[in-house]
Amino acid sequence: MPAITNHLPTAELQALDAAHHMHPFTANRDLAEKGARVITRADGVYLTDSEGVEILDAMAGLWCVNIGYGRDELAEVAARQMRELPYYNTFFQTTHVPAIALANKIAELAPGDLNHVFFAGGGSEANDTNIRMVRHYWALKGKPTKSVIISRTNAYHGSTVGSASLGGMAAMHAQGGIPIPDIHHIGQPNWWVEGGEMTPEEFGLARARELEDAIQELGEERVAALIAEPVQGAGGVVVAPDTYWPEIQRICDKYEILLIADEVICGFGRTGNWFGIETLNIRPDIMTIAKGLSSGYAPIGGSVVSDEVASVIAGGEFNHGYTYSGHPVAAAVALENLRILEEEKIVDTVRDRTGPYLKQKWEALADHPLVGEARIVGMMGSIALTPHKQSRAAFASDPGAVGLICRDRCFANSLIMRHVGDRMIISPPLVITEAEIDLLIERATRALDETYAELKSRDMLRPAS
Ligand code: PXG
Repeated sequence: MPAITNHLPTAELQALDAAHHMHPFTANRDLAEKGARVITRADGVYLTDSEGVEILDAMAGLWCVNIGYGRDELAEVAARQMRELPYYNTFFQTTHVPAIALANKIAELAPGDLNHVFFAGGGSEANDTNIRMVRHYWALKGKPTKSVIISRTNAYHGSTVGSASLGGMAAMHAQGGIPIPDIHHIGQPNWWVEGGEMTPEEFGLARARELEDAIQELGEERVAALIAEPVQGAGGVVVAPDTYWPEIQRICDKYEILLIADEVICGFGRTGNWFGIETLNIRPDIMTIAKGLSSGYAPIGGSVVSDEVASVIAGGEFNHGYTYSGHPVAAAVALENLRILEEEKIVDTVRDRTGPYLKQKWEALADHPLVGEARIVGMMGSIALTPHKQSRAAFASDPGAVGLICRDRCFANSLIMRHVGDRMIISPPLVITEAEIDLLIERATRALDETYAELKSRDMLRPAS
Protein backbone atom coordinates (compact mmCIF):
# COMPACT_ATOMS: atom_id res chain seq x y z
CA MET A 1 0.00 0.00 0.00
CA PRO A 2 1.34 3.48 -0.82
CA ALA A 3 1.87 5.87 2.07
CA ILE A 4 -1.39 7.77 2.56
CA THR A 5 -0.43 11.45 2.74
CA ASN A 6 -1.78 14.86 1.81
CA HIS A 7 0.03 14.53 -1.48
CA LEU A 8 -2.22 11.83 -2.92
CA PRO A 9 -4.79 13.04 -5.44
CA THR A 10 -8.21 13.78 -3.94
CA ALA A 11 -9.95 10.94 -5.81
CA GLU A 12 -7.46 8.43 -4.45
CA LEU A 13 -7.91 9.65 -0.88
CA GLN A 14 -11.67 9.48 -1.33
CA ALA A 15 -11.51 5.90 -2.61
CA LEU A 16 -9.30 4.82 0.30
CA ASP A 17 -11.64 6.59 2.70
CA ALA A 18 -14.70 4.86 1.24
CA ALA A 19 -12.98 1.49 1.36
CA HIS A 20 -12.34 1.39 5.11
CA HIS A 21 -13.73 4.37 6.99
CA MET A 22 -17.31 4.37 8.36
CA HIS A 23 -18.45 7.98 8.87
CA PRO A 24 -20.71 9.10 11.73
CA PHE A 25 -24.28 10.21 10.93
CA THR A 26 -23.71 9.35 7.26
CA ALA A 27 -25.27 7.12 4.60
CA ASN A 28 -21.88 5.65 3.78
CA ARG A 29 -22.77 4.12 0.41
CA ASP A 30 -24.09 7.46 -0.89
CA LEU A 31 -20.98 9.18 0.39
CA ALA A 32 -18.73 6.57 -1.23
CA GLU A 33 -20.29 7.43 -4.59
CA LYS A 34 -19.83 11.18 -4.13
CA GLY A 35 -16.51 11.09 -2.31
CA ALA A 36 -15.93 12.84 1.01
CA ARG A 37 -14.45 16.33 1.17
CA VAL A 38 -10.86 15.95 2.34
CA ILE A 39 -9.63 18.65 4.71
CA THR A 40 -5.87 18.87 4.83
CA ARG A 41 -5.04 21.82 7.06
CA ALA A 42 -6.50 24.80 8.88
CA ASP A 43 -5.49 28.15 10.27
CA GLY A 44 -7.51 30.73 12.18
CA VAL A 45 -11.08 30.47 10.89
CA TYR A 46 -10.10 28.89 7.55
CA LEU A 47 -9.90 25.28 6.41
CA THR A 48 -8.03 24.17 3.31
CA ASP A 49 -9.23 21.15 1.35
CA SER A 50 -7.25 18.72 -0.79
CA GLU A 51 -7.96 20.83 -3.88
CA GLY A 52 -6.38 23.84 -2.22
CA VAL A 53 -9.70 25.63 -1.71
CA GLU A 54 -9.82 27.85 1.38
CA ILE A 55 -13.14 27.61 3.23
CA LEU A 56 -14.44 29.87 6.00
CA ASP A 57 -15.44 27.49 8.77
CA ALA A 58 -18.50 29.12 10.32
CA MET A 59 -19.11 25.98 12.41
CA ALA A 60 -15.75 25.91 14.25
CA GLY A 61 -15.43 22.24 13.32
CA LEU A 62 -18.31 20.71 15.25
CA TRP A 63 -18.96 23.78 17.43
CA CYS A 64 -15.67 23.28 19.20
CA VAL A 65 -12.64 25.14 17.83
CA ASN A 66 -13.26 28.19 20.01
CA ILE A 67 -9.71 29.61 19.87
CA GLY A 68 -9.44 28.93 16.12
CA TYR A 69 -7.11 26.60 14.27
CA GLY A 70 -3.34 26.59 14.19
CA ARG A 71 -2.32 27.55 17.72
CA ASP A 72 1.21 26.17 18.17
CA GLU A 73 1.08 26.64 21.93
CA LEU A 74 -1.31 23.69 22.23
CA ALA A 75 0.86 21.48 20.06
CA GLU A 76 3.88 22.33 22.19
CA VAL A 77 2.09 21.62 25.45
CA ALA A 78 0.87 18.27 24.05
CA ALA A 79 4.37 17.27 22.96
CA ARG A 80 5.87 18.27 26.31
CA GLN A 81 3.20 16.35 28.24
CA MET A 82 3.61 13.27 26.04
CA ARG A 83 7.31 13.21 26.81
CA GLU A 84 6.85 13.79 30.53
CA LEU A 85 3.82 11.59 31.27
CA PRO A 86 1.83 10.47 28.21
CA TYR A 87 -0.65 8.50 30.22
CA TYR A 88 -1.59 7.62 33.68
CA ASN A 89 -5.00 7.06 35.20
CA THR A 90 -6.79 8.67 38.09
CA PHE A 91 -8.29 5.46 39.48
CA PHE A 92 -6.82 3.57 42.44
CA GLN A 93 -6.03 6.54 44.66
CA THR A 94 -3.72 8.16 42.12
CA THR A 95 -3.62 11.53 40.45
CA HIS A 96 -1.38 13.66 38.23
CA VAL A 97 -0.63 17.34 37.77
CA PRO A 98 -2.60 18.04 34.55
CA ALA A 99 -5.83 16.63 36.05
CA ILE A 100 -5.27 18.53 39.33
CA ALA A 101 -4.56 21.79 37.52
CA LEU A 102 -7.46 21.50 35.08
CA ALA A 103 -10.02 20.58 37.75
CA ASN A 104 -8.89 23.56 39.82
CA LYS A 105 -9.07 25.90 36.84
CA ILE A 106 -12.56 24.73 35.86
CA ALA A 107 -13.75 25.14 39.46
CA GLU A 108 -12.38 28.70 39.40
CA LEU A 109 -14.15 29.55 36.13
CA ALA A 110 -17.47 27.84 36.83
CA PRO A 111 -20.05 29.98 38.61
CA GLY A 112 -21.50 29.43 42.08
CA ASP A 113 -20.71 26.23 43.91
CA LEU A 114 -19.92 24.17 40.79
CA ASN A 115 -16.54 23.21 42.18
CA HIS A 116 -15.90 19.54 41.37
CA VAL A 117 -15.05 17.87 38.08
CA PHE A 118 -15.50 14.25 36.95
CA PHE A 119 -13.59 13.88 33.67
CA ALA A 120 -14.70 12.01 30.56
CA GLY A 121 -13.52 11.65 26.98
CA GLY A 122 -16.22 13.90 25.55
CA GLY A 123 -19.78 15.12 25.99
CA SER A 124 -21.56 11.79 25.44
CA GLU A 125 -19.53 10.05 28.08
CA ALA A 126 -20.00 12.96 30.47
CA ASN A 127 -23.77 12.75 30.07
CA ASP A 128 -23.63 9.01 30.74
CA THR A 129 -21.76 9.90 33.91
CA ASN A 130 -24.56 12.33 34.74
CA ILE A 131 -27.28 9.70 34.35
CA ARG A 132 -25.52 7.36 36.73
CA MET A 133 -24.45 10.12 39.11
CA VAL A 134 -27.88 11.72 39.63
CA ARG A 135 -29.55 8.33 40.15
CA HIS A 136 -26.81 7.29 42.56
CA TYR A 137 -27.10 10.64 44.35
CA TRP A 138 -30.78 10.09 45.08
CA ALA A 139 -30.16 6.49 46.13
CA LEU A 140 -27.55 7.70 48.61
CA LYS A 141 -30.07 10.26 49.89
CA GLY A 142 -32.47 7.40 50.63
CA LYS A 143 -34.71 8.13 47.64
CA PRO A 144 -33.92 5.37 45.13
CA THR A 145 -37.26 5.81 43.34
CA LYS A 146 -36.06 9.16 42.00
CA SER A 147 -34.64 7.79 38.76
CA VAL A 148 -36.53 9.52 35.93
CA ILE A 149 -34.57 12.12 33.99
CA ILE A 150 -36.63 14.64 32.07
CA SER A 151 -35.26 15.97 28.80
CA ARG A 152 -36.66 17.76 25.76
CA THR A 153 -37.62 16.76 22.25
CA ASN A 154 -35.02 17.71 19.64
CA ALA A 155 -32.33 17.98 22.31
CA TYR A 156 -28.89 16.55 21.55
CA HIS A 157 -26.90 15.08 24.42
CA GLY A 158 -24.64 12.61 22.62
CA SER A 159 -24.51 9.27 20.83
CA THR A 160 -23.84 6.64 23.50
CA VAL A 161 -26.82 4.53 24.59
CA GLY A 162 -27.39 6.68 27.65
CA SER A 163 -26.78 10.10 26.17
CA ALA A 164 -28.77 9.36 23.00
CA SER A 165 -31.63 8.25 25.24
CA LEU A 166 -31.46 11.64 26.94
CA GLY A 167 -31.47 13.32 23.55
CA GLY A 168 -34.80 13.96 21.91
CA MET A 169 -33.91 13.07 18.34
CA ALA A 170 -36.59 10.77 16.92
CA ALA A 171 -34.30 9.48 14.17
CA MET A 172 -31.79 8.35 16.79
CA HIS A 173 -34.41 6.68 18.97
CA ALA A 174 -35.53 4.71 15.91
CA GLN A 175 -32.24 2.78 15.86
CA GLY A 176 -30.44 0.49 18.28
CA GLY A 177 -33.02 -0.10 20.98
CA ILE A 178 -33.11 3.20 22.80
CA PRO A 179 -34.25 5.02 24.91
CA ILE A 180 -33.25 3.25 28.10
CA PRO A 181 -35.95 3.18 30.79
CA ASP A 182 -36.88 6.17 32.92
CA ILE A 183 -36.17 8.96 30.47
CA HIS A 184 -39.12 11.30 29.83
CA HIS A 185 -39.32 14.00 27.17
CA ILE A 186 -41.19 17.29 27.22
CA GLY A 187 -41.58 19.75 24.31
CA GLN A 188 -38.75 21.98 23.13
CA PRO A 189 -39.13 25.80 23.29
CA ASN A 190 -39.01 26.19 19.50
CA TRP A 191 -41.55 28.97 18.91
CA TRP A 192 -40.91 29.31 15.18
CA VAL A 193 -41.96 25.74 14.42
CA GLU A 194 -44.28 24.85 17.26
CA GLY A 195 -45.58 28.16 18.66
CA GLY A 196 -48.86 28.13 16.71
CA GLU A 197 -51.00 31.17 17.48
CA MET A 198 -49.24 31.92 20.78
CA THR A 199 -46.89 34.86 21.23
CA PRO A 200 -43.29 33.80 21.92
CA GLU A 201 -43.77 34.85 25.56
CA GLU A 202 -46.91 32.77 26.01
CA PHE A 203 -45.29 29.82 24.27
CA GLY A 204 -42.14 30.04 26.42
CA LEU A 205 -44.26 29.84 29.58
CA ALA A 206 -46.40 27.04 28.20
CA ARG A 207 -43.39 24.93 27.30
CA ALA A 208 -41.71 25.53 30.67
CA ARG A 209 -44.90 24.48 32.44
CA GLU A 210 -44.73 21.14 30.66
CA LEU A 211 -41.94 20.45 33.14
CA GLU A 212 -44.24 21.09 36.09
CA ASP A 213 -46.97 18.96 34.49
CA ALA A 214 -44.50 16.13 33.94
CA ILE A 215 -43.24 16.27 37.53
CA GLN A 216 -46.81 16.17 38.82
CA GLU A 217 -47.81 13.40 36.47
CA LEU A 218 -44.78 11.21 37.18
CA GLY A 219 -44.72 12.13 40.87
CA GLU A 220 -41.96 14.20 42.46
CA GLU A 221 -40.75 11.05 44.20
CA ARG A 222 -39.92 9.55 40.78
CA VAL A 223 -38.07 12.46 39.17
CA ALA A 224 -34.28 12.74 39.56
CA ALA A 225 -33.34 15.59 37.22
CA LEU A 226 -33.98 17.77 34.21
CA ILE A 227 -31.27 17.97 31.55
CA ALA A 228 -31.26 20.82 29.04
CA GLU A 229 -28.94 22.79 26.78
CA PRO A 230 -29.08 26.53 27.61
CA VAL A 231 -29.41 27.09 23.85
CA GLN A 232 -30.21 23.93 21.84
CA GLY A 233 -27.33 23.51 19.41
CA ALA A 234 -27.59 20.48 17.13
CA GLY A 235 -31.39 20.86 17.22
CA GLY A 236 -30.95 24.04 15.16
CA VAL A 237 -29.73 26.79 17.53
CA VAL A 238 -33.11 27.09 19.17
CA VAL A 239 -33.17 30.16 21.41
CA ALA A 240 -35.99 29.89 23.95
CA PRO A 241 -38.36 32.85 24.39
CA ASP A 242 -37.36 35.15 27.28
CA THR A 243 -40.08 33.76 29.55
CA TYR A 244 -38.81 30.19 29.37
CA TRP A 245 -35.73 29.91 31.56
CA PRO A 246 -37.00 31.92 34.56
CA GLU A 247 -40.02 29.62 34.70
CA ILE A 248 -37.88 26.47 34.36
CA GLN A 249 -35.66 27.73 37.18
CA ARG A 250 -38.72 28.47 39.35
CA ILE A 251 -40.02 24.94 38.83
CA CYS A 252 -36.64 23.35 39.53
CA ASP A 253 -36.39 25.39 42.73
CA LYS A 254 -39.91 24.44 43.82
CA TYR A 255 -39.53 20.68 43.39
CA GLU A 256 -36.76 18.47 44.63
CA ILE A 257 -35.08 17.70 41.31
CA LEU A 258 -31.60 18.36 40.02
CA LEU A 259 -30.90 20.60 37.04
CA ILE A 260 -28.22 19.47 34.59
CA ALA A 261 -27.14 22.18 32.13
CA ASP A 262 -25.57 20.62 29.06
CA GLU A 263 -22.89 23.21 28.27
CA VAL A 264 -21.06 21.08 25.71
CA ILE A 265 -21.70 23.69 23.01
CA CYS A 266 -22.58 26.77 25.11
CA GLY A 267 -19.60 26.52 27.45
CA PHE A 268 -16.26 28.31 27.20
CA GLY A 269 -17.41 31.54 25.63
CA ARG A 270 -19.82 30.49 22.91
CA THR A 271 -22.71 32.60 24.28
CA GLY A 272 -20.55 35.61 25.22
CA ASN A 273 -19.94 34.50 28.80
CA TRP A 274 -17.83 31.63 30.07
CA PHE A 275 -20.97 29.52 30.37
CA GLY A 276 -24.45 29.65 28.84
CA ILE A 277 -25.95 29.48 32.32
CA GLU A 278 -24.50 32.94 33.00
CA THR A 279 -26.01 34.37 29.82
CA LEU A 280 -29.41 32.84 30.63
CA ASN A 281 -29.27 33.19 34.40
CA ILE A 282 -29.64 29.51 35.25
CA ARG A 283 -28.42 27.83 38.45
CA PRO A 284 -27.73 24.15 37.71
CA ASP A 285 -26.47 21.43 40.03
CA ILE A 286 -24.35 19.83 37.30
CA MET A 287 -22.88 21.11 34.02
CA THR A 288 -21.77 18.91 31.14
CA ILE A 289 -18.65 20.25 29.41
CA ALA A 290 -16.57 19.18 26.38
CA LYS A 291 -15.79 20.74 22.96
CA GLY A 292 -14.62 24.31 23.78
CA LEU A 293 -12.88 23.00 26.92
CA SER A 294 -9.97 22.02 24.68
CA SER A 295 -11.14 23.88 21.55
CA GLY A 296 -11.27 20.40 20.02
CA TYR A 297 -7.47 20.06 20.00
CA ALA A 298 -7.76 16.99 22.24
CA PRO A 299 -10.80 14.90 23.19
CA ILE A 300 -11.91 15.73 26.72
CA GLY A 301 -15.16 16.42 28.55
CA GLY A 302 -16.56 16.20 32.01
CA SER A 303 -19.26 16.83 34.56
CA VAL A 304 -18.91 19.89 36.78
CA VAL A 305 -20.72 19.15 40.00
CA SER A 306 -22.01 21.30 42.88
CA ASP A 307 -20.58 21.09 46.40
CA GLU A 308 -23.79 19.43 47.57
CA VAL A 309 -23.91 16.70 44.92
CA ALA A 310 -20.16 16.07 45.16
CA SER A 311 -20.33 15.75 48.93
CA VAL A 312 -23.13 13.16 48.76
CA ILE A 313 -21.33 11.17 46.04
CA ALA A 314 -18.11 11.33 48.09
CA GLY A 315 -19.75 9.24 50.81
CA GLY A 316 -18.88 5.95 49.13
CA GLU A 317 -17.39 4.43 46.01
CA PHE A 318 -19.03 5.61 42.77
CA ASN A 319 -18.45 2.62 40.49
CA HIS A 320 -17.85 4.59 37.34
CA GLY A 321 -14.93 5.92 35.30
CA TYR A 322 -13.18 5.84 31.95
CA THR A 323 -9.65 4.81 30.99
CA TYR A 324 -9.18 8.33 29.69
CA SER A 325 -10.88 10.24 32.55
CA GLY A 326 -8.55 13.22 33.05
CA HIS A 327 -6.12 12.03 30.35
CA PRO A 328 -2.90 13.98 31.05
CA VAL A 329 -2.26 15.11 27.46
CA ALA A 330 -5.88 16.17 26.90
CA ALA A 331 -5.96 17.90 30.29
CA ALA A 332 -2.72 19.79 29.60
CA VAL A 333 -4.03 20.89 26.21
CA ALA A 334 -7.34 22.01 27.75
CA LEU A 335 -5.48 24.00 30.38
CA GLU A 336 -3.45 25.79 27.73
CA ASN A 337 -6.63 26.48 25.76
CA LEU A 338 -8.24 28.03 28.85
CA ARG A 339 -5.12 30.14 29.38
CA ILE A 340 -5.42 31.50 25.84
CA LEU A 341 -9.17 32.13 26.16
CA GLU A 342 -8.56 34.00 29.40
CA GLU A 343 -5.34 35.91 28.69
CA GLU A 344 -6.38 37.00 25.22
CA LYS A 345 -9.77 38.08 26.60
CA ILE A 346 -11.50 36.10 23.88
CA VAL A 347 -14.74 35.68 25.85
CA ASP A 348 -14.82 39.40 26.70
CA THR A 349 -14.29 40.28 23.05
CA VAL A 350 -17.22 38.08 22.01
CA ARG A 351 -19.44 39.65 24.67
CA ASP A 352 -18.45 43.29 24.10
CA ARG A 353 -17.36 43.60 20.48
CA THR A 354 -17.52 40.81 17.94
CA GLY A 355 -20.69 39.21 19.34
CA PRO A 356 -22.76 42.43 19.07
CA TYR A 357 -21.22 43.11 15.64
CA LEU A 358 -22.21 39.65 14.36
CA LYS A 359 -25.66 39.96 15.97
CA GLN A 360 -26.46 43.14 14.10
CA LYS A 361 -25.39 41.66 10.75
CA TRP A 362 -26.98 38.27 11.40
CA GLU A 363 -30.34 39.71 12.42
CA ALA A 364 -30.37 41.83 9.26
CA LEU A 365 -30.52 38.57 7.28
CA ALA A 366 -34.19 38.42 8.34
CA ASP A 367 -34.79 41.02 5.60
CA HIS A 368 -33.91 38.43 2.97
CA PRO A 369 -37.04 37.10 1.20
CA LEU A 370 -36.17 33.51 2.14
CA VAL A 371 -35.51 34.14 5.84
CA GLY A 372 -38.12 34.13 8.58
CA GLU A 373 -36.60 34.60 12.00
CA ALA A 374 -32.88 35.16 12.61
CA ARG A 375 -31.77 34.29 16.14
CA ILE A 376 -28.33 34.61 17.70
CA VAL A 377 -26.75 34.38 21.14
CA GLY A 378 -23.07 35.29 21.25
CA MET A 379 -21.47 33.22 18.52
CA MET A 380 -24.25 30.73 17.86
CA GLY A 381 -26.90 31.74 15.37
CA SER A 382 -29.67 30.35 13.20
CA ILE A 383 -32.02 31.47 10.46
CA ALA A 384 -35.30 29.81 9.58
CA LEU A 385 -35.90 29.46 5.84
CA THR A 386 -39.53 29.86 4.82
CA PRO A 387 -41.64 30.41 1.70
CA HIS A 388 -43.96 32.72 3.69
CA LYS A 389 -42.73 34.73 6.66
CA GLN A 390 -46.03 35.96 8.06
CA SER A 391 -47.46 32.47 8.57
CA ARG A 392 -44.05 30.95 9.47
CA ALA A 393 -44.86 28.35 6.82
CA ALA A 394 -42.79 25.26 6.16
CA PHE A 395 -41.94 24.35 2.56
CA ALA A 396 -44.08 21.91 0.58
CA SER A 397 -40.93 19.87 -0.13
CA ASP A 398 -39.59 17.28 2.31
CA PRO A 399 -38.26 18.88 5.50
CA GLY A 400 -34.58 19.63 5.00
CA ALA A 401 -34.67 19.61 1.18
CA VAL A 402 -34.38 23.40 1.02
CA GLY A 403 -31.82 23.48 3.82
CA LEU A 404 -29.69 21.02 1.88
CA ILE A 405 -29.81 23.19 -1.24
CA CYS A 406 -28.74 26.20 0.83
CA ARG A 407 -25.97 24.17 2.51
CA ASP A 408 -24.64 23.20 -0.92
CA ARG A 409 -24.77 26.83 -2.06
CA CYS A 410 -22.74 27.74 1.05
CA PHE A 411 -20.09 25.14 0.18
CA ALA A 412 -20.01 26.44 -3.38
CA ASN A 413 -19.26 29.87 -1.89
CA SER A 414 -16.48 28.54 0.37
CA LEU A 415 -18.51 28.84 3.53
CA ILE A 416 -19.30 26.10 5.99
CA MET A 417 -22.76 26.86 7.32
CA ARG A 418 -24.79 23.83 8.39
CA HIS A 419 -28.45 23.03 7.91
CA VAL A 420 -30.75 21.40 10.44
CA GLY A 421 -33.90 20.69 8.51
CA ASP A 422 -34.69 24.00 6.83
CA ARG A 423 -32.81 26.01 9.45
CA MET A 424 -29.30 27.26 8.72
CA ILE A 425 -26.88 27.51 11.61
CA ILE A 426 -23.51 29.02 12.44
CA SER A 427 -21.12 28.68 15.34
CA PRO A 428 -17.82 30.21 14.19
CA PRO A 429 -14.51 30.19 16.06
CA LEU A 430 -14.72 32.81 18.81
CA VAL A 431 -11.62 34.53 17.42
CA ILE A 432 -13.41 35.55 14.22
CA THR A 433 -12.65 39.19 13.42
CA GLU A 434 -15.04 41.90 12.21
CA ALA A 435 -13.58 41.63 8.67
CA GLU A 436 -14.10 37.86 8.73
CA ILE A 437 -17.66 38.38 9.98
CA ASP A 438 -18.25 40.66 6.98
CA LEU A 439 -16.99 37.90 4.70
CA LEU A 440 -19.16 35.31 6.43
CA ILE A 441 -22.27 37.48 5.95
CA GLU A 442 -21.34 38.29 2.36
CA ARG A 443 -20.97 34.58 1.49
CA ALA A 444 -24.11 33.62 3.43
CA THR A 445 -26.11 36.29 1.59
CA ARG A 446 -24.82 35.08 -1.76
CA ALA A 447 -25.74 31.51 -0.83
CA LEU A 448 -29.24 32.66 0.19
CA ASP A 449 -29.66 34.58 -3.09
CA GLU A 450 -28.60 31.54 -5.09
CA THR A 451 -30.88 29.27 -3.08
CA TYR A 452 -33.79 31.63 -3.66
CA ALA A 453 -33.12 31.66 -7.41
CA GLU A 454 -32.87 27.87 -7.50
CA LEU A 455 -36.09 27.40 -5.53
CA LYS A 456 -37.86 29.79 -7.88
CA SER A 457 -36.64 28.04 -10.99
CA ARG A 458 -37.63 24.62 -9.55
CA ASP A 459 -41.02 25.91 -8.34
CA MET A 460 -40.11 25.06 -4.75
CA LEU A 461 -41.09 28.36 -3.14
CA ARG A 462 -44.40 26.85 -2.14
CA PRO A 463 -45.71 26.50 1.43
CA ALA A 464 -46.82 23.15 2.79
CA SER A 465 -50.60 22.98 2.74
N1 PXG B 1 -24.18 17.57 24.45
C1 PXG B 1 -24.34 18.50 23.51
C2 PXG B 1 -25.17 19.70 23.82
C3 PXG B 1 -23.70 18.36 22.27
O1 PXG B 1 -23.88 19.31 21.33
C4 PXG B 1 -22.80 16.28 23.04
C5 PXG B 1 -23.43 16.48 24.24
C6 PXG B 1 -21.97 15.03 22.86
O2 PXG B 1 -20.62 15.34 22.88
P1 PXG B 1 -19.54 14.37 22.18
O3 PXG B 1 -18.25 15.02 22.56
O4 PXG B 1 -19.67 13.03 22.78
O5 PXG B 1 -19.84 14.35 20.72
C7 PXG B 1 -22.91 17.24 22.02
C8 PXG B 1 -22.21 17.02 20.72
C9 PXG B 1 -24.06 18.34 15.04
C10 PXG B 1 -23.28 17.62 16.07
O6 PXG B 1 -24.27 17.74 13.97
C11 PXG B 1 -23.31 18.06 17.37
C12 PXG B 1 -22.60 17.35 18.34
C13 PXG B 1 -21.87 16.23 17.99
C14 PXG B 1 -21.85 15.81 16.67
C15 PXG B 1 -22.56 16.49 15.70
O7 PXG B 1 -24.47 19.47 15.26
N2 PXG B 1 -22.69 17.79 19.64
